[in-house]
Formats: sequence, structure tokens, C-alpha cells
Amino acid sequence: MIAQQHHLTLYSMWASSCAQRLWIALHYKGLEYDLIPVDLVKDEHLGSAYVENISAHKTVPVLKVDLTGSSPSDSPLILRQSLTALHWLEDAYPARPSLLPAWQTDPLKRAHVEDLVNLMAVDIQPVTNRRVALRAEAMGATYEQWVSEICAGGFDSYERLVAKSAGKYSVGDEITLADVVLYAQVDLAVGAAKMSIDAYPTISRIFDNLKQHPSFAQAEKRKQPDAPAQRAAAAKS
Ligand SMILES: N[C@@H](CCC(=O)N[C@@H](CS)C(=O)NCC(=O)O)C(=O)O
Repeated sequence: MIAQQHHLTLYSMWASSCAQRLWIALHYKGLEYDLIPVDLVKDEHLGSAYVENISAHKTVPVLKVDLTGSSPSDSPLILRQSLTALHWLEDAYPARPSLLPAWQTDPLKRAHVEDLVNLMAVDIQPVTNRRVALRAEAMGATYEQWVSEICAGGFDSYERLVAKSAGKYSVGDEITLADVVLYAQVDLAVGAAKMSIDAYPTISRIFDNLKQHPSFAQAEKRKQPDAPAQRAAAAKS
């Protein structure tokens, strides 16, 4: 355990794009955490203990923080929305390094990053969420069609918004929270929904650059402890 870090516990599922935002940010800041898998396919997020004690909205991720020290406590801080958790990490560990330009010194850049984050996390991801996609499938769409169509609208807007700001990443050459949230949505689109992102050259370039970064490479879905390949390997050993 790194000295002077809170004890962190992440409720997570390997296939979750919202949880992936947290894996990336935690790796980027060099923070250690315990992971408690919640299998959405087995409806573990609907169990009464999880709903009553962890997430009334029945989602992952949830970040549990012990504010009193480095061991689990009886009255932890429970962060039930990924954006709340990401912003808390920024406030608690601003120098580890930061994913957000400061409002005081860089208001234009900060506003741009927050807009990009919200475009992906508030306008696009909720419509591609599992419970919504299952409803779309029940109405005749395939998962791939549904997610690709929703993401196409979001990626088109993002592409236009970063046309002038992008360098190596979405806003210049520094990784920001916008990249964290973009990466998770693109990974879902190209992975689970088999979508091509060739129509979005700037996003494609940013995604390729992010993939090379160790924090993003460590946050690959198949590397999560509850990912099927890991489970299979564990079962064999
Ligand atoms: N706004 C929430 C969304 C969380 C969310 O939608 N999580 C998905 C996995 S990416 C989930 O748990 N879905 C459960 C379901 O659809 O029933 C956040 O950012 O944390």
C-alpha cells in the first residue's frame, strides 16, 4: 500500500465501461484498491444487500473510501456515480498527476474538458447502458446496431468538438478526464458492439495514442481479475 492513501474498494465488473473509467484513473494516479466483482449478467447488482447498502440505482462502479485511515471503516464515504468518484479522486489526489485543468488558471480548457466528459458520460453512455440495450433488443434491434447508432451520434459531435483542441489527446498533449471517458466509450463501441471508428479520424488517433499509455493498457477489460480469461486461468491453476 502506498503511504498516505485512503483505503479504496471498487465494486466493479470487467465488462463495464463506467468501471473502466475508474480503473484508468486509479492506475493513472498510482492508487491501489481492492476490487469486489459484481456480475451484472448474474444480476448480482439487483441483490437486496447490494441495493440497500451499496447502490440504490443498481449499477457499477461504486467506490468506497475509508476517510479515517488505511483500513476499512464502519462509516466509509460511498461514491455511487463514476463522475463523482473521478472528481473526488482529483480533489483528494491532485498531484498524482491531475486529470483536470484548474478553473482558476485555465478556465477555457477546463470548460472544454468538462463538456467533453459530459457529452460521453451523460448524453451517450446512459443510452448504451445494459438495461437500455436489453430493452432495445426486446424491440428488435441487435446490441451491435443499437450501441453503434447511439455512439455514432456522440462520436460525430466529439470529433467536431476536438477538431481544434486535439494534440496527442483530446485537449492538447496532456491526458485529461475527457480522454478517460472517451476511451471507455470507444472501447465499448469497438469491442462489444464491433463498431468501426474509421469515420472519426481524430478519435481513432486519440484512442490509438491512449492505448499505448501504461495506465490505459493496465485498464484493459481482459486484464480485470473477474474477466472470463482470468477466471479460466485461475480455475486451471
Ligand atoms: N451514471 C452512472 C452509470 C453507471 C452504469 O450505467 N453502469 C452500468 C455498467 S457500465 C451498469 O451498472 N448497468 C447495470 C444495468 O444496466 O442494469 C455512472 O457513471 O456511474
